[in-house]
Amino acid sequence: MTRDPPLGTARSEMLFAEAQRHLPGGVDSPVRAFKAVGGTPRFIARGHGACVWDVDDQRYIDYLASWGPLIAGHAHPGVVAAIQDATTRGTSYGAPTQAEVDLAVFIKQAFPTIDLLRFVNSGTEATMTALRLARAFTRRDLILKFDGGYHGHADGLLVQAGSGPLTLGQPDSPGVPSAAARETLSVPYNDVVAVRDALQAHPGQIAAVIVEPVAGNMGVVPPAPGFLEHLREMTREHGTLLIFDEVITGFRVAPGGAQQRFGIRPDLTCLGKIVGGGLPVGAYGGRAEIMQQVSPLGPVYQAGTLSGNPLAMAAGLATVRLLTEPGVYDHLERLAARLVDGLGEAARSAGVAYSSNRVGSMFTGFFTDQPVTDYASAKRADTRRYARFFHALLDRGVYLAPSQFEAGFVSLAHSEADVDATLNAASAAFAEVTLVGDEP
Ligand code: KE4
Repeated sequence: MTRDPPLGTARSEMLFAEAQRHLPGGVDSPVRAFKAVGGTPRFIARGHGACVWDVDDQRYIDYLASWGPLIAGHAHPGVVAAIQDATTRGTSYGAPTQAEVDLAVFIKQAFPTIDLLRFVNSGTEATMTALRLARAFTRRDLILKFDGGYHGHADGLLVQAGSGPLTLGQPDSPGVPSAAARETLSVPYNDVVAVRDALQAHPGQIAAVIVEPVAGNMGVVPPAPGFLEHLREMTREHGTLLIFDEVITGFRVAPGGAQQRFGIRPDLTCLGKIVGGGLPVGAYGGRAEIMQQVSPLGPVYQAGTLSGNPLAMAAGLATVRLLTEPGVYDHLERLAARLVDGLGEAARSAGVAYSSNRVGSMFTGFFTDQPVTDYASAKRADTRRYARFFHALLDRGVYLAPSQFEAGFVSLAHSEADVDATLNAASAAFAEVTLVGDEP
């Protein structure tokens, strides 16, 4: 059976009880509440490199990476120094700064499809605004997304959404006006025929297709060969904009994101997570003729008190600059492959039905013996068994995402020793999940 964590969870339990008196579910974002895996969410006291420590001083090798931003690991000295230095000059001005220009220049060099971009404070703001822009530019109202795709919590995007809504079984949220939901079409990921049929069924009406070029919010699901190319071709044919939501994949799967890795030129790109280095940043950008519609240049309004915040810009710039070191992506690829291949081997040795997907340093292991290629196949995974595996690893000092429908991440701070320790823990954890009848 699952071992009790050696240091217990008393302080996390106490804090969780207190937090639930003040915050809905005791958290500021639903997936953190461990609803999908049961048990007490660990309250984290500190992070350093590849590890975090909870308030009971239990150490974990961390593959959550704050849901993606921490590609350089926790409290990277260069990132901390950049934030500290910026802080000595103040925290926010509500006026333009050089840091925004510096980070914008860096992003444009990495993403040649971006002529102009705007910083915002979250991925949600980035995608929400990209859709508003696409509707204004095309003078059309409909949006096409993919089942299991998650693009943040803006009204029109909480339709068949992945990540938290999928984890909690609420892919369509109450409170979203039916008018907003009606403007959003959703079809299966990797289904080119369904996309073609939707475009043909609504000629001249679909403003944009928004896609995670590598899905991360139903668990990791790579684009099928040719899927992204067909999306590009069909959207161009129909005068529909192609929006790559690279909030996870930007700077993760390649220096220039999925669009570089797969050689596709989207019309608009949304970024987040890594570009903020752990501070709140989102960004949207793309072709000049589209971005020139954004206020104050054009009529499409979007604004934000803390957009381009100097501390967040400093953290983002310090992080993305680290990614220019030679061999960084080869290192991430090698380490992630060692981990994911080792997990597959450990599952096979334990006789556990397990199928993993990986693109670069983002990965998910699904408890199913079938390949996972879309939302429907992801949902066939055994989430109870995932929950047991999650806790069996957590109790052995390894922290995965507290949901089967999320991505795990390897960072520059992870070492081969961390991976080998993880694989040792996983062998014991897989053995545990094969026990019949043990409840999460
Ligand atoms: P934020 O608003 O959470 O910064 O970004 C929304 C978003 C947009 N696009 C993609 C592809 C995303 O993955 C996200 C947010 N990701 C989730 C986890 N998969 C954030 C974690 C959470 O909701 O707490």
